[in-house]
Amino acid sequence: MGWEWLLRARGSSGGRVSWGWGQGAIHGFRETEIAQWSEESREILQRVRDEAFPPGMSQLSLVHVLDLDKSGYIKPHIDSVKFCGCTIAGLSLLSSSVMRLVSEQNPEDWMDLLLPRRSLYILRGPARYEFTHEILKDEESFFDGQKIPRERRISVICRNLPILPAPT
Ligand SMILES: O=C(O)CCC(=O)C(=O)O
Repeated sequence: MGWEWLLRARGSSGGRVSWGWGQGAIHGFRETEIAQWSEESREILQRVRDEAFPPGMSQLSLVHVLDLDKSGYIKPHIDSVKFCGCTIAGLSLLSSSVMRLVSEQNPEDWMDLLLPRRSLYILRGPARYEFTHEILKDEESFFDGQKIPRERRISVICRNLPILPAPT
């Protein structure tokens, strides 16, 4: 897969994309949302969508692209239910990283997920709603006792639409 399309797209959105993360949840980043993709990229995104979402599920047409510096990281958060439905599907590009999930109810209940570069993760169910997720900073980036060096990392994230309450 070539990355030229992403590098060209970086910074094309002026403002912050808001997923209800709140102020200061991410550090050392740039981001954009992309609607138009090359045919090659569209095919890849379609494979992600087919894997993550059942047929007929309404999805956000804009794809969120988050470019974290080597020193960048994402603090624990749960995506707002106002902006995002039940599923978050992310491709991790350029660098491997560690995603930590921590239960909101019981912070002793946590797990680390290794996200190798070029892998796809899908958060849904309790992982989406009951656990915060975060991307660890380089200094803390270990999995099974092994250092997972964090380089610059680009994630390409597809989401489905929140289910809106029926009008009264
Ligand atoms: O960069 C990632 O893969 C995680 C992004 C994230 O935390 C989110 O979409 O809520």
